[in-house]
Parts: sequence; structure tokens; C-alpha cells
Amino acid sequence: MKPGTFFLIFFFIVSVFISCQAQEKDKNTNGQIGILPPVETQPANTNYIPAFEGQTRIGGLKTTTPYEVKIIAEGLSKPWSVASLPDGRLAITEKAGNMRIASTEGEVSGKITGFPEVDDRSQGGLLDVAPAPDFETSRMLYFTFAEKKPHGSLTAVGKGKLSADETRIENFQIIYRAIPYFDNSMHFGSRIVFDKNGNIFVSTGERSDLATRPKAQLLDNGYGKVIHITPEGKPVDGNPFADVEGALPEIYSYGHRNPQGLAIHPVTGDLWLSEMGPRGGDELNLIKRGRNYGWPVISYGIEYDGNPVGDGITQKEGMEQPVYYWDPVLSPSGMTFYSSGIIPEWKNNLFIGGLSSKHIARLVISNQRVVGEERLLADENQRFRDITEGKDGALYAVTDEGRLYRISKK
Ligand SMILES: [Ca+2]
Ligand SMILES: [Ca+2]
Repeated sequence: MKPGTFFLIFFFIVSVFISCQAQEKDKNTNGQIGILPPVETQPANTNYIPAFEGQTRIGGLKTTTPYEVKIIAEGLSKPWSVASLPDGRLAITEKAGNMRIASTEGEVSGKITGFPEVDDRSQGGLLDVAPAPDFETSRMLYFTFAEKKPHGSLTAVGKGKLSADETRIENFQIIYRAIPYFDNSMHFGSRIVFDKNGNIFVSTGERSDLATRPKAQLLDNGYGKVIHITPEGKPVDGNPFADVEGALPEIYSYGHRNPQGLAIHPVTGDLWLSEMGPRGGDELNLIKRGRNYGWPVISYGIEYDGNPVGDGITQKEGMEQPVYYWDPVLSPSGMTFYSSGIIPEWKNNLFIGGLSSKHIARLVISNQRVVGEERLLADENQRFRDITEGKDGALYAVTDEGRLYRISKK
């Protein structure tokens, strides 16, 4: 064989191998990989080094499918959560302590009441809502809220039945409390998702105070945790710390700061969580049973006053790395995976509402890593508090300013 022929064959084999690799990637990401410059162009707060390539400032990408953005309702009062009901309508909580139901055309109901008193100062209030998996027959809805007592507040989970005339939540029952009570109005988390067995994951915050923050690392309390409970509020059998002396049996993961986003991947079933960092260090985490997510020992952020958090370290043995982090900021709140085929390039992408960043982050995820990032609705100048997938394959998002958006195929 002439050397020239040899090299031709060699290059042929290499190029077949490369194209197979590319096809493999296509399957996982619908062909979407960030090849544009990263969407973040602002200087970072820190010069911390990522633990692996692509952990922050991944390549950017841009949706090619034409889509339209519509404000379908305005004037909501600090909506905190939006969730799709089985009939396609949207359940929306308002922070002061009531719910509303909106149609996908944006007709909004009156106030739906029947909740206990909530601590709606600052970051508290009536927070997340999720319909029970059997909502169509049971009409049960699950909520998180900041429960108010004379001696303080905490993140609580409650449930109640939507009345036939849809004006009240009947027989509201508190099924879980992330103890102890603490008298401030910060870092309550919190989101609820149902797993495939009908049990509930709930994220809770560490209440922000320097006195409460270390509790995120301790297993004797409900601060800075992912909690795994039954629909009755009991620890799920087989939880990781059930046999650990002094540990709360409902804890599933720990070491979280203020997780306001929680979603299950529609194909892999993986549980993903977003949490607010301090200055810098907003995180996206893949939640695994019994793991420690590091706060406040490791962080890619700094204190608001510019000092390091703790020892100023980003990695430690026995503590999980975020899959992705933002510095300076996303301020991640509610999030959802997109599972519909209506906009095929969005299938299995993660959409996260950004508060102070004022956009929706679209992340393409492949093999448990972020491989592309896009900013959506960045011209709207809104704090995006929650986003959900509609039964119609559109995305619906609520903002602190009171808007309900519909983002759908043109
Ligand atoms: Ca939601
Ligand atoms: Ca962390």
C-alpha cells in the first residue's frame, strides 16, 4: 500500500468515527450544542477556577424555530408559582396568600382562598403549588408556604381540595414543617415535585441568617434540604438517613442555600435543582440520594460585602459540585423541562426563570452536563419567578411584576 493510500484510509476511518460521535451527541441534544460565544459577558465576581470544563459560561446557542412571546395577563399580585392543571388551565399562587386559576388565553379567576396565615414579608408568602397526580378525581393541590407563628416562621407543606365552584381550598392541612421556627423572612426555598411513585420532593432554604446557615450541613433540621415525603407528609421508606441517629428521616439531600427550582428530567427521571448563590455562585445541581451539596462550606460565590464565604473554597471531598454555575448572576427561581415535541429543538431542555438577571435561561443538557445556554425574553425587563410547560406545548411564565407570559410556536 502506498503511504498516500494508507493516509486516505486512515482519514476515512477517523472521519467516520467523528461523525458517529456527532450523531451520538445529536440524539441527546436534538443537534443543539452551544457554539456561539457564552451568553454571559459581564466580569465575574471571583477568579475561582471551575472544577471541570463547561461548568460555567458554556457556549451560547440560539433557537431557530420561530416562536412568539405574549403577555396574556397582567396585574397579578406577586405571583410566585405557575403549574399546569390536567385540563390545561394554570394554577397560580400569589405571595400574599391566595391562588388564582388562569386559562391559557389569560382569563384570570377571582381570589381562591382557604389558606392559613402566611408570613409574606420579604421572601415569604404562599409559595409553590403542584396538583396531585390524581387531581382529576381528587382535586387535591399541594402547596409550600412560609408558616407564620408568634415565635417565627418556617417552610411548610400543605394540601387541600379545590372546591367544586373553584373559590376555596377546602380542608387545608399542613403535612410537613421544615423545623425549627426562626424569626426572619428570608430563604424559604421552595418547590414541590411529585416523583413517579406519587411521593413528593420539596426543597427548603437555610433561612439566610449567619446563625441558621450552618444548619444546611446538619441533619437534625429542615433547613437547606431536599425533603422526600409521602403525600401524607411521612418520610419515604428507604430515605438515606432513616437509620442515622439524630438525623431527620425525611432528608434526601443537604447543604443547599436557597433552592427555588426543582424539576424531574422527562426522559432520565433525574432530579435537578437550582439554587440562589450569594454574590456569584448561583447553581444548577443534579440531586442524588444522600449527597451533600456543600453550602456554606464550598461555593463559587462571595458574601454580599465582598468577603469570601467561609474559607473561600470551591471544592471539598464528600461534597458535590454543581453541574453548572453562574457568576455574576442568574438568580434562578422556578424551572421546568420542556417535554413536548411542538418545538422539537427545545425537547428535554431546561428553562429557568431568572430574577435579578431578568431573563429566562434555556439550557441544553446532555449526559448530565450543560452543553449550551441561551437567554430568552431578555428584552422584557421582568423578574421571572416561575415557568411551567403547558399541556399545549407552550411555556408559561409568571413575573414578580405581575405578568403571565405565553411562549409558543409561531
Ligand atoms: Ca411551577
Ligand atoms: Ca453547592
